Amino acid sequence: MSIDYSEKIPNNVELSGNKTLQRALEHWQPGFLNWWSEMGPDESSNVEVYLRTAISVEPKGWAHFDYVKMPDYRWGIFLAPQEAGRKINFGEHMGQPAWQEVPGEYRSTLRRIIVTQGDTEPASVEQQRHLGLTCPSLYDLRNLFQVNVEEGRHLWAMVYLLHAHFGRDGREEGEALLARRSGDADNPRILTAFNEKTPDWLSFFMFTFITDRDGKFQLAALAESGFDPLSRTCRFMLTEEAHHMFVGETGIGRTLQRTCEAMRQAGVENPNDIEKVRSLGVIDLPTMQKKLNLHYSLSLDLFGSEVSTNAANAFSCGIKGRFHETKIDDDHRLEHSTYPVLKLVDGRIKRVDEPALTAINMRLRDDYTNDCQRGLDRWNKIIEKTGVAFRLELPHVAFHRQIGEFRDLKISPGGQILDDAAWNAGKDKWLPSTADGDFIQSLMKPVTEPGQFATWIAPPRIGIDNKPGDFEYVKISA
Ligand code: BYC
Ligand code: FE
Ligand code: FE
Repeated sequence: MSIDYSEKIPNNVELSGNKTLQRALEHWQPGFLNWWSEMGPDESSNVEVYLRTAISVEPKGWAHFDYVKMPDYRWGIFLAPQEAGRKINFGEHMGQPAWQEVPGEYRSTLRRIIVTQGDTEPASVEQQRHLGLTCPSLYDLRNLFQVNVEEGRHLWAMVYLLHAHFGRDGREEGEALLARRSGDADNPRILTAFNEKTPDWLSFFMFTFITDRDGKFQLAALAESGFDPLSRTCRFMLTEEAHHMFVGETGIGRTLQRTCEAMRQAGVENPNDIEKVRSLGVIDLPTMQKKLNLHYSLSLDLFGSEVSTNAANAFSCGIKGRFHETKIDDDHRLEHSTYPVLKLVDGRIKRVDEPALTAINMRLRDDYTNDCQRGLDRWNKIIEKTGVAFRLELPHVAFHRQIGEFRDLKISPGGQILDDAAWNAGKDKWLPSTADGDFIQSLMKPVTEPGQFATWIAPPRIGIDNKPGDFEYVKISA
């Protein structure tokens, strides 16, 4: 099933067979392109980028690589193939055929979730828009742009659902998705983490490792949905998401590698000798830990409250499942089971059994934390191999939270409840300080010669699409 690129909006949903829908989306398209030219990557309109584009949704061979001018990228609508006889696999409607249309009684719940998902996609593009100006290499610049165009496509994926299934309300939401702005005081993006800044490449790599991973888990939960079009959309988005997390994991991995190698070469033994490490033109490991603390805590907020009736409802009505729902060995209704949740009890953080239904967010977050930890283990191996004595650790889940059970407390990365004085005394050791930010900025100088890399990051082990090390991933003079 190959995708026809002669159409105005490439798609595999037979858009040409539904003229009303096609017209509505073609009407939305110029607004999207305006948004891209206004809020998309800075100074990217004339460069040619070696990008992948989806040409089918087959697991093997869906991607085609070629040079594309960014504004000419073909954002399209691609759903994973429909599974014949697919059923609703959890909640009250378990065993019934999956819905092809929105059930009237769940319309607003579904719309809210689709809008929230859709809102994060353009938000991340807005957050990352200045980074191209300080790219550490053409390879990294290409990866940034790849992530950006695909997040743009993810917005298309959600707007398609809104237009196809929610009538006039859906079209209005489609407009609102182009109107909100990350960090805007009056019309911000919906979720907290998507209004934060992504000021430098270290944040970009942490974001794609940590926050795109929230995307992986949320999309996986929505891929279980009884609303089949949502499930199919999310399944294809997940295949793209893997690359985003790869960019983050290898980006941080290469940064760690470079720092540790520079320390070894210069004979610096102590990772906490920050001045000495920084004088080598690399990012010290404690600062990497602080960035990790920041992005991890911001991303935990994206799972909502630990105990949530919204989440319980979305599960019971069959809209949002658990991670790998069908592989879980239980009744998939959860009316009588419990799940342990960390809560504040008599001034202490304790594990409390809650009804499993209301603890759905917590469970997804736990699955997410385990996945993050596996990534950290791989990073720690890189450090270990160089012989530098340092380990990255995930902070306690109660650290630096703005949403949920611990939002009004001050808690250390180790999980200790603190008074204001202790928090203020420790804050700059745990989260990036202004001085840390300034130091990182001082390293953010663009490197745009093919095959060259900034001082603070090691080259990748393999190229994109098996290209050689000096491949010109982005043609800037084009
Ligand atoms: N910020 O019952 P609660 C991605 C609101 S990332 C602001 O605690 P619920 C990507 C909530 O809306 C994946 N507000 O939580 C990554 C509700 O408000 P209303 C994004 C928040 O509803 C990188 C109230 O608090 N996808 O794709 O169970 C680059 C009580 O809510 C926040 C999704 O998130 C917050 N952090 O769960 C690009 C999936 N948290 O309605 C892309 C869709 C909660 O009472 N979204 N609130 O006014 C959802 O499933 C749910 O909305 C959430 C929240 C999991 C986010
Ligand atoms: Fe996305
Ligand atoms: Fe992503």
